[in-house]
Amino acid sequence: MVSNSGNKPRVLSGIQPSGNLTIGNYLGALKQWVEVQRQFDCFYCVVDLHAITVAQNPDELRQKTRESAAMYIAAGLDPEVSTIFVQSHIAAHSELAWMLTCMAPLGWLHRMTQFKDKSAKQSQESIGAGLLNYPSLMAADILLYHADLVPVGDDQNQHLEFTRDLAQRFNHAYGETFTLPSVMNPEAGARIMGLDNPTAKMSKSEDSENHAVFLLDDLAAARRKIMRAVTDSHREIRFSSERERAGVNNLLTIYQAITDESSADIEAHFADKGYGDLKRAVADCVVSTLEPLQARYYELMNEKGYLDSVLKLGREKAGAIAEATLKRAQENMGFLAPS
Ligand code: AQP
Repeated sequence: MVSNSGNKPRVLSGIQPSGNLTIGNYLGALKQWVEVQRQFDCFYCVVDLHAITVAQNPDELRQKTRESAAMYIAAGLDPEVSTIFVQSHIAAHSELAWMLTCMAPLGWLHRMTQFKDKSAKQSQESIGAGLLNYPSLMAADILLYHADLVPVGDDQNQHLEFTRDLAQRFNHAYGETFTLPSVMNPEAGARIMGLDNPTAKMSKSEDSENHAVFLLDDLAAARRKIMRAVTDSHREIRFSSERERAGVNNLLTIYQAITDESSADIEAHFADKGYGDLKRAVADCVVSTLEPLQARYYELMNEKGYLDSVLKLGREKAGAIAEATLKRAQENMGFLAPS
């Protein structure tokens, strides 16, 4: 079995700089990245190559890439503990992605829910091939680092399964090359739903006004969006998987993901309260999460040169590992080594 050569299991994850990060990105991914950073050998990248699977404005993409990296640190990642880097700074991601694309059956790719959802929003003729091949690039990201664990929201679980299947296919065809990764979802907050439509996942690229709380939202605006969240005509405040109770369930989930309290304690706390009280409590804990995070973020963005030095260090450290894995995969696949 191939594995990373260190003592600690390795972690790899990333977020696309395809817009402003939401509390969904924070609760589903970033928060657990921070929680596990001292326990594991962690690599976190800004996945800009993934962002271009839908059209991006070049200046905005550059800007959002910097902002995302700053947000990782503002959320609590310590660059001296976690390796933070930009995906496109390491060419091995694109190179391995091509090799894996050639091994990925179209049938598997067409079954991916994210592809079906995102391609349904475009006309058939204009859907980019990158959107279909997204999971092969994600597999390359993970396999390059021999990652054991991948902390993500549950919308990415299918891509993780795909990564495992593709790694097995490669190992079977060309000999043991890649480590099979496991998914790591947070106990609460693995799928935060839209505040305006609690049956759809909260997404950073969804542009309806009250859909998402962004990490950089003005605090009053964040509070307002939560106070306007869709609920229902019932009165009881409890966790529920019923579709018509999805709004209240989502508010309770946000509350739980932030406070880490048990479901029973939360339901007892709200037993004699109304939806207005629930919304106020959720707004309070969201705002107290955002406030220090925003302060740190603006500090970092104003600290000239700091972010670049973090990303340079990350590139060097991650690049060395990625290059070694790529070389081994190329050798195993039969590429002639340059003399
Ligand atoms: N609503 C969510 N609830 C919990 N986790 C979420 N994540 C995203 N939305 C939620 C997690 O955030 C990480 C980064 O996601 P991504 O940016 O790489 O892609 P995504 O899953 O497609 O996220 P978005 O916000 O919906 O982006 P766009 O709108 O650009 O497609 C992943 O771990 C994801 O699970």
